[in-house]
Amino acid sequence: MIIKSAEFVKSAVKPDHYPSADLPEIAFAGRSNVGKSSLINTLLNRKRLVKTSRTPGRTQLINFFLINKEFSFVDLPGYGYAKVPASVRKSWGPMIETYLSTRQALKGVVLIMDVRRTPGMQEANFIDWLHYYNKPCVLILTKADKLSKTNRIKQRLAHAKALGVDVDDLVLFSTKSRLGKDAVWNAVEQLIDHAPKKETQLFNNDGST
Ligand SMILES: Nc1nc2c(ncn2[C@@H]2O[C@H](COP(=O)(O)OP(=O)(O)OP(=O)(O)O)[C@@H](O)[C@H]2O)c(=O)[nH]1
Ligand SMILES: [Mg+2]
Repeated sequence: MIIKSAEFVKSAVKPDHYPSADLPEIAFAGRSNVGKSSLINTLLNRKRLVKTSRTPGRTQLINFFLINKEFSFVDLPGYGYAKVPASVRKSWGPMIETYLSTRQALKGVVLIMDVRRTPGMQEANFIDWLHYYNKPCVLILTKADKLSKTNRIKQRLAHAKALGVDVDDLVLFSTKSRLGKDAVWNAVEQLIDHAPKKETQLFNNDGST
């Protein structure tokens, strides 16, 4: 994917505040601090378009970005982080669920997980929930740079087992080494159904860049 433009559009809490929905949209979801915002920056070749932080809970609103004036990326707040005040945490669930279940433009969800942390019921439930709403899902294991190659393979298998999915459905990713960047784009383009065929063929889907 050649990025000609990438711009922040707006932040929203509820449907009234969402931007117009005439372009296809891809949302990025996952636990707090897992690396959602960083992954978006890496995909877009930007360092700071999307705000990232070492402190979990950085992204607190639904943030819309317009890419190439052709489709949108949506950075969601993370779920499941205890240090965020209970009142805030309580409002996030409905905020994210409302977005995911009602947004017509939403073509698919990129679910980002930390490769080191074997997923539990929360992730499995989230995937089931997306199926229920007919939203296709791409599964990413990020922070792959934090593990040796052997442990990465082990953890990928553990994730596949825990989630009941095929190992090939899990894309290893790292913002540090850019491992998996092309594979994520390939999957995202398929969701958007936007890629001219010629460009798709240029990708090698083995995690290399
Ligand atoms: N080593 C390594 N660090 C990463 C990677 N991706 C993200 N990080 C770091 O993880 C921390 C959290 O990254 P964010 O992108 O802000 O995470 P987030 O999921 O958007 O977090 P919230 O908005 O709080 O939910 C930052 O310190 C990033 O630099 C990665 O692939 N490798
Ligand atoms: Mg974030």
